[in-house]
Amino acid sequence: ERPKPLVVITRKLPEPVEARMAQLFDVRVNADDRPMSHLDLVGAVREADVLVPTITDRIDRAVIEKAGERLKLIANFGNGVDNIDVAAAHERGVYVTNTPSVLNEDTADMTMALILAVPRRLVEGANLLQSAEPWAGWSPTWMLGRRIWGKKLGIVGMGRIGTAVARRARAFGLEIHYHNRRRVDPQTEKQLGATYWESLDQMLARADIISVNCPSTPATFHLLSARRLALAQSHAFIVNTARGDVIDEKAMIEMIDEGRLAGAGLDVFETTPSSNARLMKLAASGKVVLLPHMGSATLEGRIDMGEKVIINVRTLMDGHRPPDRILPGRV
Ligand code: 8YV
Repeated sequence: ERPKPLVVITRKLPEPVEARMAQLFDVRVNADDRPMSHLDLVGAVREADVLVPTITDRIDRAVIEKAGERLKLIANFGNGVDNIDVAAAHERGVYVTNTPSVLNEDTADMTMALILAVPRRLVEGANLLQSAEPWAGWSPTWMLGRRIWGKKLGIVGMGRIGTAVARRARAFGLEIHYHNRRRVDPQTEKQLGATYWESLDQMLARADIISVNCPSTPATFHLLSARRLALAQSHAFIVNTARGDVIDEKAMIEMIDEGRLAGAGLDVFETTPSSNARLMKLAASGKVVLLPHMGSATLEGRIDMGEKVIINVRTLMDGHRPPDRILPGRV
């Protein structure tokens, strides 16, 4: 029998995922359930055949350059690979894979939840009932939000997640608009009733709701810059379940504060929300809804992600190219 590969997992994973991996591989898990230090990551890549990192691990060039002879694969437990220097891995002959597709629907559900929660004041209402102030009773002017249906949704990034958001939003009666590097195929466009905008600027100027669904890459860093955010209508609000650095967060907060944007629903951040007093203040006022990166956080989703990792490791062990390989510059 072939020796099992040594698979180092940087964070505690849900029990069924760890159990399944332990059946198949020689698994070492960071029992701490805290992000590994740079030093520990270096130790891991020195020994492992496969490293399974998560978003909280920065697998940069300095770590990858310390990789031992055995390291063949960095199998990210996650879709976005912005935590990994893919070019550095490639130069060293180490594969990088991700866990695509299995978290599209869960992330789109959470995106839709935020699209509903912000204008319909869901969190504000729920908090109000639990606050010290007793509820005086219903009135026709009570907790008026803004209507969703009939509004224009501008999706930034019409990949697999963006498309899943569009399908949901259409069912809620929203008009679908999108900007993407490439136009999607005509049949999908027709099914979604989606309007393509080659110019992001023009789409932003028309949207009532803006949803960010693109990856974080050097090309998308602050794609929603201060200049672009200023193009949006003052009643528009932004939902981000992708990556914080796609938006100039400081500019966005300032604009919401000044009433030049209506609000935001954020699952991802550039800075830690709890240490950002302005953001916390906006959350307390109900203008923004903040979530702690829960977009793909379902048990089923995590199990599916584990299966993706397993398929990539096993395929490589069988001497083939792992199916979810990421090439440098091809995200
Ligand atoms: C994951 C995510 O939970 O997959 C992604 O890109 O952002 C998250 O949903 C995270 O990446 C786990 O590593």
